[in-house]
Order: sequence, then structure tokens, then C-alpha cells
Amino acid sequence: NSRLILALDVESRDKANSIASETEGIFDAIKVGYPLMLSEGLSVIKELSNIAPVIADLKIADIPNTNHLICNRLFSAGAQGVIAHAFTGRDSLEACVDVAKRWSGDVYAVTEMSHPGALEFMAPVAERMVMLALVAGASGIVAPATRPERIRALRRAAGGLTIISPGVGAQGGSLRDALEAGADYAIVGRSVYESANPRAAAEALLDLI
Ligand code: BMP
Repeated sequence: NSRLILALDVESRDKANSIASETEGIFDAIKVGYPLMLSEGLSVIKELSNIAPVIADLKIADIPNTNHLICNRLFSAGAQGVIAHAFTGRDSLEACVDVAKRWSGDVYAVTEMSHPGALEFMAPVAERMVMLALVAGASGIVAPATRPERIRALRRAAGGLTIISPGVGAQGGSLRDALEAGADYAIVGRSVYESANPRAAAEALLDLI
């Protein structure tokens, strides 16, 4: 258990597989999102899940029925977890959780994002997003490594939910600060997959933990 999740926002299957293989054994999960899935299709999920459990990050944000359909696609494609927005409300989030339970999978609810724009609308209501994640039965939340003090506040609201935290490295967040503030896992993308030596970059992160 490295407490590290690889965000694999590359746009080719070959590149994705080569980075995932090179870093095999280091990351506890691989997060794939729109860039890779829109380029190469859902089949990348099953492929990568031979290397590590895959979290499908489509930031699902629709009515309950549509969320249900989307989650069914993602879990049947081999995802171990999905990421959904919380702002759509309890019923939409519960639809994701219902499907996840059937697959023994996880739902992570987005609370406050890591970019500066999240301060405009998300941050003021982030604690309420955490409450929604709790009542809907989500496994965890996504909280910003760029603002460790916000991880600390959201941890207080989140109790035992798993906190996964993007924004380390390329976005300026510190791995250590995020974990010390209460994140269970840090999500790292560019600083690994854009590195000339992804394995060395990933090992350097491990050394920090
Ligand atoms: P990077 O380490 O290259 O900045 O990648 C971070 C990853 O986490 C990206 O896939 C991004 O879409 C995602 N992410 C984020 O950066 N902030 C959030 O608040 C939520 C995310 O899913």
C-alpha cells in the first residue's frame, strides 16, 4: 500500500500501458478519465486493471437514471471505482452507489476541486458535499492537495470516508502535506507520466512517504 494513485491522462493506449507497466507495483490504483477513454475507448479499463485497480474518472453528474446507466457501463468494463460529482444531489449520488454495491465497487464524490476556480462555487459548499457523500453511502471523497488546510477541514466532516487527493506536483501541491492533512491517497499524474523516467519519478514519491 503506497497511498499513491496514478492519474493516467495520456491519449494513447500504448503510452498508457507502457507507463502503467513501468511503474507496476508502485501505485495502489490507476485513475483514467476522459482523455484516455475518449481516445481509446472503455477497453483500456480492463487492460489496465491487469496492472492495478482502475478508478474511472468521468465525474459523473446527471439524473439518477442516467448515472445508473453510466455506472453500469464503467463497472462492467472492469472499473473498481468511479468518480461522481456530489452537487447533483443525494438521489443522483445514490444511483451511483447502488450500482457500485452490486459490483463491490467504490464511488468517490467530488467535493472541492484542486484548481483555483473551485474557490468560486465549490469551496463554500464543500462541507455540504461531504455530507451528501456520507448520506449517499459513498466510499470516499475527492479533496484538493493544493489546499491542505481544506483537506483537514473536509477530513473533519468526512469521518472515516476515504479521501483521495489530486493536485500534487504539477498543480503545486505537496505530497507530504496532503497526506499529513488527512488524505488517504494522493493522485499524481503529470509529474510521473511526463517524466523522462516515470518509474524513478514514482519511486521518488514513495521515498517522500
Ligand atoms: P496532475 O497530477 O497531472 O495535475 O493530474 C491530476 C489529475 O486529477 C487529473 O486527472 C485531473 O483531472 C484530476 N483532478 C484534479 O486535478 N483536481 C480535482 O479536483 C479533481 C480531479 O479529478
